[in-house]
Amino acid sequence: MTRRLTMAQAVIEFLRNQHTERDGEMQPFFGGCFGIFGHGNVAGIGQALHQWKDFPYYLCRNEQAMVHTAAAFAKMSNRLRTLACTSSIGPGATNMITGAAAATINRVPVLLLPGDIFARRNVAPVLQQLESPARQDISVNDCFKPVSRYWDRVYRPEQILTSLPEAMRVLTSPSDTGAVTLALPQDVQTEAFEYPQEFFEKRIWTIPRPRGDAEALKRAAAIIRASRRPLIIAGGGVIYAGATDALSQFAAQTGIPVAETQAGKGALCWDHGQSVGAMGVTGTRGANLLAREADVVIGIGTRYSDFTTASKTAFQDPGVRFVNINVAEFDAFKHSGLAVVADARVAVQELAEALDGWQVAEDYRALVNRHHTEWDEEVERVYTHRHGPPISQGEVLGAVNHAAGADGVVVNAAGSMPGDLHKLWRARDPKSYHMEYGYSTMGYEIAGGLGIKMAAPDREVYVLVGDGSYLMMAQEVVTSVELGYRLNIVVVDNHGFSSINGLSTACGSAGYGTEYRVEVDFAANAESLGARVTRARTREDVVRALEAMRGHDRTTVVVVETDMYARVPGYESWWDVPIAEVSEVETVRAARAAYEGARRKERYFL
Ligand SMILES: Cc1ncc(C[n+]2csc(CCOP(=O)(O)OP(=O)(O)O)c2C)c(N)n1
Ligand SMILES: [Mg+2]
Repeated sequence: MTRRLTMAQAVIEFLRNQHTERDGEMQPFFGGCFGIFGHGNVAGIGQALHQWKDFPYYLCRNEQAMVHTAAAFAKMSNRLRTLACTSSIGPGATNMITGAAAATINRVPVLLLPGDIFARRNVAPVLQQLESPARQDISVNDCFKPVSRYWDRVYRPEQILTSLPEAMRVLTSPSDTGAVTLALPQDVQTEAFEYPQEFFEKRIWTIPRPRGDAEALKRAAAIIRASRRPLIIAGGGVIYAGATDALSQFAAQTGIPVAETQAGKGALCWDHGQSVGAMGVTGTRGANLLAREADVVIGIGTRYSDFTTASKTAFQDPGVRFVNINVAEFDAFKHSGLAVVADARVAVQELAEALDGWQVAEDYRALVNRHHTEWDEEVERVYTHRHGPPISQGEVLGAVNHAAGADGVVVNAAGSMPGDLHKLWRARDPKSYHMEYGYSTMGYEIAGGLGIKMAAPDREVYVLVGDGSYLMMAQEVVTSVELGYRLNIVVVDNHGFSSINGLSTACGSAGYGTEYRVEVDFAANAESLGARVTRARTREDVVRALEAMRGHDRTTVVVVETDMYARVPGYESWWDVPIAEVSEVETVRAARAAYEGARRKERYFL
């Protein structure tokens, strides 16, 4: 039995039939396809989507944004679902590269289907074709190779019979997932082939929970039993694996404190007794002080970015050892750790059994408790601090945290807010905090908010976006209005790049080139894109606007002016940003001297 379909029709028909299943729950893997049509896809994938209207097609306004939307949808779905993205050839395709890099770095699945130049070549060079005098099998889509976990170009319609199953294997792999790019030449998309009917049958990709090596687990338990100052670092893998309850029990049982990375924030509810909050450069005082002295660091589902390790200065115990539970072998072996290559949930459960009856010493438990309490007080201080107007960013975050209540989700990606949110946001459940901080892409916020809302329509989504990020990519407000996915957007207008201003000042360069000199009417801008808008100046204005948002029937934007210089401080941490070794400028020389001192704390873990 065969079906005669075009390659593009066969692609869509295949995607419609893919499902994932974990712990006995099944769902369609693709929630539909985002896209912008051009000559590179309109008659191929565009025609197929038109024909299969039950596979939803969503029109976005910028191809980069749609990849962020797909990635946010996937992240919110714990990687059990995603969206496909179709683009034309040329600039439509290359617009997706930033999104692809962000997805791959954050380890979330997105399927990208850029159109490509003609396979048959006779009409070359076609519009938007990158010509090479040295070879003919090259196009701008080759730029996706380093940012894709799987990349293929489909020169013949039958090649998808082997390409698509490989794409699905990578997309659904907990350890290998990321952006998958299938470059689809514009002519081949329209070519027909007799596809075997079996290719289109319902397929279920079971997401495994691989168990760790028994010997490795035994050794991990022995190392933890012998430790005096253990610290858990919970990364995104804890949340993706649905291991948050297991971790919560494990921490309570053993008394081991838990610090969270950006992707891992929310692994524990903020008021859990063993929670010491954020880890690293943007971490809490308690987490960073505990890390400094820790003799055993248990990394669970973390890739140990420089923000987590404070550029390898966070762990100063000379004999510190790492036990790494990770589904990806690559991450499990970092810092010469004892690698437990396993699903986070089963590994934590098995470790809990192996450590039955053991817990940290009473004085360590008391120290953790003190850090926990002191941090709550510090958050309260920043939330309720009265400044201005213009008010401080910390107050805005406090108001949004309060407004978000039990079901709200906050999304952010770049600027000064990721650090402040990491420190201050009180996460009430594992999906209430959504930070894209692997790539920290300005412009992710609104596009990502849309993906979150599509994945969890019943939850209120609060998009926190800086004025810089807003100006970079606000156009998906239109898409949210058009699709009826209502977002609560808070534009934090501090007239420039507060984050980079502070960094530049710390590097001795006085904030050069980081302040905007023109007033922008963000409210008028957002209104023109179809949103309801409010302007807020005082804290009371913000609170009122946030309250009103919930009742609105469409995307609402509140613009609040904040003081760029009323910053949340850092707590016992450091980040390696190299400073000029020679300079005419005195402040740079001073910054360099301090830098050289701080850098001496960087370590190798061998
Ligand atoms: C696409 C992109 N370009 C540049 C940067 C570098 N960068 C990080 S934060 C930032 C400024 C962000 O400004 P804004 O959104 O206003 O946030 P604020 O720093 O004021 O909180 C820049 C330029 C980035 N992260 N992403
Ligand atoms: Mg700003």
